[in-house]
Amino acid sequence: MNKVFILIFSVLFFTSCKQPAKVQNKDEKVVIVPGFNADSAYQYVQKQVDFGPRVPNSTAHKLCADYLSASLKNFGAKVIEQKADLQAYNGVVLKSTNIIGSYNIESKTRILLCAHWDSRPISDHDSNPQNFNKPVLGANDGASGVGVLLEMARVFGKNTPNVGIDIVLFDAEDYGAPENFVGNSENSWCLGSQYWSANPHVAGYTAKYGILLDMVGAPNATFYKEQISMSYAPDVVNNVWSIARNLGFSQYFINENGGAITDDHLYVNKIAGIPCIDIIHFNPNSEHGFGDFWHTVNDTMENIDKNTLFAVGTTLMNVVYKE
Ligand code: AHN
Ligand code: ZN
Repeated sequence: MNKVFILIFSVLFFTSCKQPAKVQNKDEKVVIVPGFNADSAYQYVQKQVDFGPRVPNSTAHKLCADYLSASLKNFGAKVIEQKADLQAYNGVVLKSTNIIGSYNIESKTRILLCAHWDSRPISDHDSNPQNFNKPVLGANDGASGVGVLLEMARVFGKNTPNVGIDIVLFDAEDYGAPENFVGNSENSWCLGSQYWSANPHVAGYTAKYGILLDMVGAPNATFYKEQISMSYAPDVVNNVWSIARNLGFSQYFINENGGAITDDHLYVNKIAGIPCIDIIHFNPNSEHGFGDFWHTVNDTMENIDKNTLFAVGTTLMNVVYKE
């Protein structure tokens, strides 16, 4: 091999290997942003779905909790399982576990990254009424956000960011009252995050800001600037959307306002007082505002796309490592 060939070969080799990007952080220091592996994230989504619907009080739910805890430990996080008995709108007591994985526990500057890991007991938005009482598999609604965070955790374990990180996997988000419920259904969603926000895993816990992921795996998903996020944490929204745009992900991160969505971040903002945004698939043209398979029996792996996981994961890696 002559020298020119070796030079060309090595240039091609290293550019095709997705070398970690070098960028400037907020102090204008050059930092390296490690790559986000979407194949790996996809496997973590698959793994959760393989347990079956992770409906609170089910065996699949228990086994999945063990898997999530073990994975975070394996990725070098300090893990806390926060257990609580939470009463659902219909009186059922949900044996719930919020799972927290922390990095750089001594660091004062902390970033909160969260998603819900439970799945919904009923498919009340399915077009076939016979499916209403079947559970949602939750490939997108639940597992996708957790899959992205597990892949980030894997990378944090190898290459710890400058700031403290708390990955909080909320339970009992998706046990909210169906629209036809007669009775008090106020605050029936997001029971795990309501509990954590009032009883954080560390007394007096706070973070610089939080980012919630919800339904981040559908093909061609669209993330609009959600209204609760915009009222509590507009700077965080604008920073995330601008980083996504600079990375070429504007077709996912739409530079327009979306609806106001009751989700875990509402309680993190209201009760815990941590400015927290929601990256959530929003479709302004659909009846309910969400993606096509929302709360149906079709929320399955066929409707998970690695490209979407990649766009969200890569954006978040840049957000975190630029701190
Ligand atoms: C409501 O339907 C009120 N909020 C949606 C929160 C949610 C459910 N995210 C996923 N599943
Ligand atoms: Zn849901």
